[in-house]
Amino acid sequence: MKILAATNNAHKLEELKTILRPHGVEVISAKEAGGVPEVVEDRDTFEGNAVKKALETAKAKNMIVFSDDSGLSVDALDGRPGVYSARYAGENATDTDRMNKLLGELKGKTSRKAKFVCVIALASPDGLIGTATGECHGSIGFEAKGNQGFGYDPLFIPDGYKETFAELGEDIKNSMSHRGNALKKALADGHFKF
Ligand code: ITT
Repeated sequence: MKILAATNNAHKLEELKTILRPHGVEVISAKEAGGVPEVVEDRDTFEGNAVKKALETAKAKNMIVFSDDSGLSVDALDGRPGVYSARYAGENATDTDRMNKLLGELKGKTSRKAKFVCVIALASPDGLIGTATGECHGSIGFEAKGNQGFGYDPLFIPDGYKETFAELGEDIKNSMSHRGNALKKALADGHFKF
């Protein structure tokens, strides 16, 4: 079965492909599908953005589409950057800019607890098939460590470990990550059977 992933994030795409391949789901990239229209992520929830992206792309491409909206929610920052994780340090910022901003905002705070959240949505040109949410709890380190993964991974230490996701590598990350957990739920709920 082939589905189109409505994401411009190459790292996310690789994780999605790796997790779904053993379940017989082949993920097609936006590039392989000849590009996808830009969808404005203007909703104030992960679910709102994921559903909007999946529905609009499925209609435009006439395919089954899968989207992922995710981010980091930090306790000491009242849940920020949350749904604004991608734009946390401005429109053209890099992963390093975002991590530096986060380290700056956490200076002097006692709690470094945080969670990653991921909402995936699946849609056909006829409408929404389903959604699933996954979380991964952990804490924010004091400096960026490791060179695997992407985004905030060099700062995120999942509960039960001393290393960051960027140090632990893809197998461990995928087995417990927000994205891995959301996909497990979606598979269990039969969203990938159509
Ligand atoms: P698409 O919207 O095109 O899918 P994006 O990178 O803009 O790609 P999001 O809107 O979901 O993705 O942005 C989420 C932000 O959180 C962004 O800065 C990511 O780097 C970061 N993020 C999401 N998942 C992550 C993960 O598994 N590890 C580290 N950072 C992650």
